[in-house]
Parts: sequence; structure tokens; C-alpha cells
Amino acid sequence: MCGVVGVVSQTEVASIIYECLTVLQHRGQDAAGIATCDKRSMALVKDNGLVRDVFNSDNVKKLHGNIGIGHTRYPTAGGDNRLESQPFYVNSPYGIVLAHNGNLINTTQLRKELFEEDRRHINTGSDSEVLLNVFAHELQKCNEPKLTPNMVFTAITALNKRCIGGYAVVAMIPGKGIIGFRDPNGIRPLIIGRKLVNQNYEYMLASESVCLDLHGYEIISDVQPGEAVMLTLDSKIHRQQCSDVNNHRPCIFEFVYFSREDSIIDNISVHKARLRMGETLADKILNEMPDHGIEVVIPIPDTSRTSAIPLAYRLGVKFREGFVKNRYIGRTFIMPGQEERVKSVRRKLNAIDLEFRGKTVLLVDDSIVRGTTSTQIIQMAREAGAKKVYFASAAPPVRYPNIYGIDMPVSKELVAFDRTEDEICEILGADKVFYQTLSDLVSACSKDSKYIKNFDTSCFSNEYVTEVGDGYLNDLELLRNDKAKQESTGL
Ligand code: PIN
Repeated sequence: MCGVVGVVSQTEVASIIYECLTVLQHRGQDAAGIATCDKRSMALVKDNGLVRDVFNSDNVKKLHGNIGIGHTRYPTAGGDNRLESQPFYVNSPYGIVLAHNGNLINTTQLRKELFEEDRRHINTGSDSEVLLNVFAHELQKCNEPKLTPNMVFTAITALNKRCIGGYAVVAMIPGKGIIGFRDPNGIRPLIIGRKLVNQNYEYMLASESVCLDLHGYEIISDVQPGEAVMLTLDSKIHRQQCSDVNNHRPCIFEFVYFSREDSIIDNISVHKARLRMGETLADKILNEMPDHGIEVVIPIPDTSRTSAIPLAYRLGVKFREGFVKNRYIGRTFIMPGQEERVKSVRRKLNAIDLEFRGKTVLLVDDSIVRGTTSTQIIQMAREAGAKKVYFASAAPPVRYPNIYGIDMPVSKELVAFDRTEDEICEILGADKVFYQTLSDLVSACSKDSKYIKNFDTSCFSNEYVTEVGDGYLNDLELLRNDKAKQESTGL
């Protein structure tokens, strides 16, 4: 998962993009980058690290110009390598920079085609560099003297036929404008906003609407699945559907965990979806265990809090904060390497004993993925004196890998893979585990939406929304297990 943003303004954009990246930091903490351009030239600053560490007053000064794009990165394909921070640049044609959120699942084939047929050279293991080169190649093929939005749309139509997977992309062409496009299933999010300044519109494309809020842009709409948008320097917006397939299946994990809850994705409030997840989970608990005896509902900070509040209310039970989070430590879930993860839970969370002592408690989390932090948290609750520890997950059991851009472990690292809920409960050391059902999760997310009734739910259902090549999932096991990751990151 990554965060992307693109801005066309009448004044300098670097500081606007920088601030957007700070509110997209949760989408990737591994690397960050900004590319801008003025009439003459393009400037690019990118490196490994948090947004606040990558940029400083000196290097931001280099970022001149009224148009630009930015990226926060968490690696899904490729390695944790400085060369793979984004945006990526390719010189020909026109000099294109591109930033990508998502994951392509046919990169092996594309790499082969790019090398053997398109005569293009790829320097890194990143699928985003592959995507950029497919775009560059298709644009080059248009072979007109002057670049027009129609040429860009023709190139993206061809790209959508070649690339399979999840992608939300922003790109910049110096002297021309900013381009945004989304895969034909709209798996990864991308929204467009505008702001009237001196009687002209300025535009922003971003992974999440929180970027628009930050700078006072109004939402125009989400980029539609398979649609491409070009924002030109004359303050015009050009949009075109660039795919025959238009089967909207946004990633449901954006609503469970990844997006900020103040964001609106595909017209769905993340906050409202999480509130409903709490209500449906309460109904399930009441159904499964009418005499539950729960005395207090305790959220595991932070994401689950929004679901835990209505859950407690519907159960008619007290809601209490029982864990204090050290807010200066990053999210454990997205730290590569199992060892690091195990160590960090106690550094990150501490229990307030008096909320646990002698009580039957219900802990609530947004999801259970590997089960490693959940196990330790249940243990902490017991050490704090809880009489019984129940555990509720606002998401169903995560049993399969995510292949569209979320760094979800391979099956055998998932605690729910090939296990029943009772077996999971035993491994976690809980007295009982309550999971959301998939249909309740889907209805919690889609209830207010006129258009979206289906999502990419593959990590729960094993049903992938695109074709998945033979052997892809097996190759992934080899590529993405923690050991391979440690080798590639040196951790
Ligand atoms: C919570 C994020 N959330 C916590 C991510 C832990 C799974 N984990 C997914 C639970 S927050 S585990 O956003 O940091 O507040 O099952 O892999 O142990």
C-alpha cells in the first residue's frame, strides 16, 4: 500500500504536496518522494524514510514549479531499496514521472515483453517501474508531433489491456500536466478535487480525500474504474473511460484498516463503515452468546476504537480505554520482519490494570492477521488481572494473501489460514473469539452506497477480482515470506 498525490496549481506546489504526504503517511512509511516541474525543468527529491525525514528546507527549495506529484511508499513488490522509492522517472517520451499505489500481478510477463519487444530497460524489481515503462511505450507508439489528452487516453487504454492488478496512478509530463488513472476494477482508491483561485480552478488527485480537506479542495468525484484524467496547465480537466471492463470492486481492507477514517472513498465514509462494523459485530455476539457476561469493552488502539464504541453501546456494556499507546512508535503491522514485530508490541502498548482486574473483558481489534500482536495483547490483559478475555475482530478471518497492493502475508503466516475459529481462539489464548461475517462487513461498507455493492474481498474469500496467472500465488509464497523479506532488507 502506498499513497499518491498530484497537484496542478497557479503557484508553487511543493509545500502543498509535502503536507498531503504527511496525511498519507499511514499508507507507507518506508520511503517518500516529490517531483515538480516548472516551464524549464523537472526536480525530484526522494529517499527512504518518513516524510518528515526525507524532506528538509534545503531539498524542498529545489522543488520548483506549479505542478507536481508525490508518493509515500510501503513495498509490496520488489525490495526495501533506495532505488525503488517513487516517483519513478523515464526520459523518453517527453520525460514522464510516475507514482503508483497498488500491485501488478503479471509483471514477469510484462518485463519479458518490455525487454524483448518494446526494447526498454528496467532497473529495479519494482512493478511500478514496469508500469511506467508500459505507459511510456504506449505513449511513444502514438507518434503524433504534439501531445494531446487523447494520445494519453489511447496509451492508457492500451496499458489497461496489458497490465493486470490493482493500480491507482498519478503521473506528470513536464509542460503538459498531471495524469491520473485507476485500474479497471477500481481496487485502489483515487479521488479528484478542485479549488477556485482567482477565477481559475486548481486541481488535486489523491489516494484519500483527507488531502483535499487539508487544502480546502472540494471533491469532484472519484476517478472511476478504468478511467483516466488529465489536468492540463490551462486549468482544464479532461476525462475518459479507458477500459471496456468497468467492474468496480474497491478493496474492502481500505475500510477495515488502511484508510484514515476521515476519508471518503468511492462515496463511502470510512468512519461510518467502521461504526456499522461495530454494530453488526455486537449483533453477532448477542446472537452467539446471549449471556455473554461481558463487563467492559476495551479497544486496541487506534483503528478499532470507532467500531468498539457502538459495539459496547449495543451490548449495553461499559466502554473503557484499557491500553495506552506510545504514539511515537510506528505501526507494528507494517514493519517488515517477524522478529521486529514480536518485540515491538510491549514497547507500543501498556495496560491500565484497574480496567481489567477481576473482569470479563471484550478486546476489540480491526482485524487479526498474523495473530502475533493479538496473542501478546490477550496475554497482557490476563497479566493485568482479567477474569476472562474475549476477543472481537471487526473483520472476518484473514485467510488468503492480498495481491493488489496490501502487504498481507502469505497464507501460511496467517493465523486463520486453514484453521477453524476454535483453533484460532486456542492459538491466541482467548476464552472466545468473535469474528465479523463477510456479508456483515460488506453491508457495513456498502449500506449507504447506490453504486457499490461488491468489493475486493480476496483475503477473506479467496476470490480474486482479476484473472490470476497459473502459479502466481505459489511464486508469491517464495517471494513474500518474511525470510525473503529479511534477506532483501538486511533486517
Ligand atoms: C491498528 C492496526 N491493526 C491492528 C492492523 C495484528 C493485526 N493488526 C492489523 C491489528 S492501528 S496481528 O491502526 O495501528 O491502530 O493479527 O497480525 O497480530
